[in-house]
Amino acid sequence: MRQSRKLDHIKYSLQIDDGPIANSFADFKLIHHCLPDLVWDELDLTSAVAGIALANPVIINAITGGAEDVGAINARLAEFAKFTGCTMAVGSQFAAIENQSVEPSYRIIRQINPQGTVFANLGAYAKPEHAQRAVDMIEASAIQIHLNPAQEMMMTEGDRDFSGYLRNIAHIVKTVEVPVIVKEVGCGIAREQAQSLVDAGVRAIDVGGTGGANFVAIEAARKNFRPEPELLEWGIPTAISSVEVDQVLPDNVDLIVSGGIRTSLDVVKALALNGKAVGLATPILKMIQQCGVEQAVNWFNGFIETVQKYMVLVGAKDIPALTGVPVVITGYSAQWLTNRGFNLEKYANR
Ligand code: FMN
Repeated sequence: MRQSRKLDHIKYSLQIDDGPIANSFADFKLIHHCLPDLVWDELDLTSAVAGIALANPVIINAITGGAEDVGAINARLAEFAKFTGCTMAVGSQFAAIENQSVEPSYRIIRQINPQGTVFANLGAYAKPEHAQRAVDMIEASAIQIHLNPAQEMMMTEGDRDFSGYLRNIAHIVKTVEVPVIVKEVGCGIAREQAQSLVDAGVRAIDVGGTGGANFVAIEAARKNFRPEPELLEWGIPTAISSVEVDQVLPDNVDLIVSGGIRTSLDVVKALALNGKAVGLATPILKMIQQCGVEQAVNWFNGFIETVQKYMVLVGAKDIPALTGVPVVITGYSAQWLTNRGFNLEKYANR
């Protein structure tokens, strides 16, 4: 059951459009800097999340593992990570906690990329000892704990008891030997829950907002079921969620922006909104599956070069400098954030 679900997720994520609003960053505008006091060769894209150094700010977000066929995909993703320097998160390791025989589909990433930075991944119901096992399985530098209530609600076989997750996350934080990152998988995180997660001791929050992979739509397609349109649009757009979450983060908890990051400009805007890193899942999965690793790496090199071009155009030589550039928030996003009491002038006039 779990194995066929993993294969379905890959199949449908390659077919289904991003949603519900394809570009959550459209309302967020960066200002042109006509006097960039910069030298191209001195631009610096290194970053750090939860004290872990990143060669560049792109994380290949959790996708798969847990079946023989998907081990081949993890092998390709690991090759991509090795050639690009991206950090790689594996998909949920619960399959391997339940059944040791599928561990090789995760461990393969270490065989291919022994020096790479990798993140483990489990759901918020995981027992703390399982979290440590998941970390040890792939020698991970951190563990992502995913939250996906909308996806579960769409699955006939999905969880229906979501009680005690926050307490369990706090328990995992205290037990596991690496930093804990909490991520949504496509419905975003609001400031109130971000505050609870900070209080629970997590070291980074990945907003995983709407605008990219739409798991309500993916689960509906698996079951050949048509949910009402409003359900397909449920969630907090990624860019809005980034502001919501950033407002409550203390200095020792980092923001990661994911969910529909598609263009180099999205990356630059996400970093300008104080993101220390961005997560991409579907675009990298599509590239490696449809074009192969070599072309995917070429695509990524161009993608990063364009990030650097935008850095010049906003006058930022590195990621800390990017977090200081003005961001003008307009339209629907401005209305949302103003109604929620956020001070948008702080972003526009810094
Ligand atoms: N997120 C998890 O935290 N654990 C998973 O096991 C997981 N499996 C996924 C499988 C597929 C096929 C895809 C496309 C995504 C999966 N995700 C999982 C969610 C992604 O990590 C990411 O949060 C989401 O796809 C949004 O990013 P994107 O718009 O760049 O795809």
